[in-house]
Order: sequence, then C-alpha cells, then structure tokens
Amino acid sequence: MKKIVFVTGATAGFGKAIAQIFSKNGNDIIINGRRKERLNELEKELRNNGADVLQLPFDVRDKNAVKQAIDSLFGKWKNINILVNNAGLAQGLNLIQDGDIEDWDTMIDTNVKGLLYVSRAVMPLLIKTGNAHVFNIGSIAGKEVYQKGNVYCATKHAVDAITKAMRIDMLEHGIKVTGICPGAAETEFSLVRYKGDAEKAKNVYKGFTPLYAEDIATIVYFAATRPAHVCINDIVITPTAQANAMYIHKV
Ligand code: NDP
Ligand code: 8X3
Repeated sequence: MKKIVFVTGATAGFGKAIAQIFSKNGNDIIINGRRKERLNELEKELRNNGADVLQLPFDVRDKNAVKQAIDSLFGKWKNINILVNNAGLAQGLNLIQDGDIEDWDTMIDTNVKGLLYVSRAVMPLLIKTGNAHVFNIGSIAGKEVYQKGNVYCATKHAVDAITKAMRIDMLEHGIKVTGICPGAAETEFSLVRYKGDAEKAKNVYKGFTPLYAEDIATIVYFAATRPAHVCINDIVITPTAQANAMYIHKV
C-alpha cells in the first residue's frame, strides 16, 4: 500500500537515501532540509521514480517555522504514515574544557530540540492516520561515549531516551517507534563536523570500509515493511571493521 513518508534532513546522506528507497518502492515523500536547490534536485529525482513529492524546507531548530510548515499540509499530505527524524549533525570535536559553546548550542538545538519540535507537530497527524511508524536516527554515540564526543554523544543519548519514551506514549495508538543507531558512515557528516575541511573528513574513513547511506536506508526500509504486529525497537549498525564507538580496525 502506498504510504506518505516524511523525511527530515533529506538533502544529503541518510535522509536522501531513505527518501530514494521509499520513492522507488511506490510511496509518496515529503522532503525537508534547509538547502532549497538540493530539495529541487531531489524532488525531480523522486518524481522520476514515480513518487508524488512535497517540499517542506525549514530549519528544524525554528519552532515557529516547524509548526507553520506542518500546519500548511493539505489534502492527502496530512495523512503521514512514516516520520523519519533524521536531520542532525555533529559540530566540532573537542575536549570538554575546549568546547565551543556555539557548537554545543547548534547540536542540542538541532539533534534534540529540533527532533522534538518536529515530533510534537507531526505526532497528532500520525495518531489520526493510524498504522503509523516513527524512525529516530540516533547513533552508536547514543549508546556509548568517546573522547571529545561529549556533547554530540549527549544529544544522541537524549535521542535514545526520547525514542524509548515515545514508544511508551504511542503504545495505545499502535504506532511503531524504531531507533536507528549507526556507527561510522561516510556521508557529509564529517565534512560538517570539521566545518568544511574535506581532508580531515576524508581521513576519518581511511583504512576501513565505512557504512554508506544506502546501507542505512535499506535497514530503515526493512523495518518499515515488517508485518503490522512486528515492531523493531532498536538497531545498532556498524561497519564490520568497527566493534563499538571507540574501536575501529584500520589497516
Ligand atoms: P549529512 O550531513 O550527510 O546529512 C545531514 C542532513 O541533515 C542534511 O540533509 C541537512 O540538510 C540536515 N540538517 C542538518 N541540520 C538541519 C536543520 N537545522 N534543519 C533541517 N535539516 C537539517 O549527515 P548524515 O546523513 O550522516 O546524518 C543524518 C543523521 O544521522 C544525523 O542525525 C546524524 O547525527 C546521524 N548519524 C550519522 C552517522 C554518520 O557516521 N554519518 C552515524 C550515526 C548517526 P540541510 O543542511 O540542507 O539543512
Ligand atoms: C556518528 C557516528 O561515531 O562519529 O553518529 O559518533 S560517531
């Protein structure tokens, strides 16, 4: 059955790959992100895959913009079946005493508060639609902490807690809630973390085969297509070369 899938942060990485896989499998997609040109390109691509597409460009940190965008949904677009809370980022990698407070604010505002603003606005629609499913993109950094990861890890631990809490709150509505917790994946993530330093970003993935965005999209699609009585609660995915947040075997 055709579903309406709402993906935040669909202009790159996991979000883009998730929008692509759902569009190729007969679903209609609402795409969000701040970069309008990328949304335009993605809309064309998804339409070529046969999907109907609605763009909702907003910054998840802006609670008024989030509410306005969700309130503007019309017709069938209100009947969202799947929400993928994916928009997020790491900014900086510093010991706590050297941390940049603006980086901290950006990560907390995006990864925690942004996810909450979007969820608060969309959950009532999911409850009305029924048979709905929420995916929260957490991280292995939400299961363990690593040196210099302090605040990013804290935001992803918060996502882990919100995911568990949502599952309880959504129980009476029969809404599935799944936490997706990837390890090292080569997307634009490290480019953003290192503020555009492409050399540093590339080095993160040298010496091993990382995950790719398509690996995560395939897993989200798998979890979204289980029978109605089956909910996959939580998935931790690492590259084969990664044992946990600290140990990556590099050659
Ligand atoms: P990318 O940088 O490739 O993509 C991030 C996406 O988030 C972009 O589409 C970006 O769009 C969007 N985004 C960022 N900030 C905002 C904002 N304020 N409002 C709206 N959209 C925003 O990274 P990934 O695909 O790797 O990251 C996706 C998620 O996966 C994040 O939550 C990240 O923490 C998590 N993650 C990543 C891992 C990795 O190793 N790559 C591992 C584990 C988890 P735009 O800039 O256009 O707004
Ligand atoms: C991104 C993966 O290991 O850099 O969430 O925290 S990691």
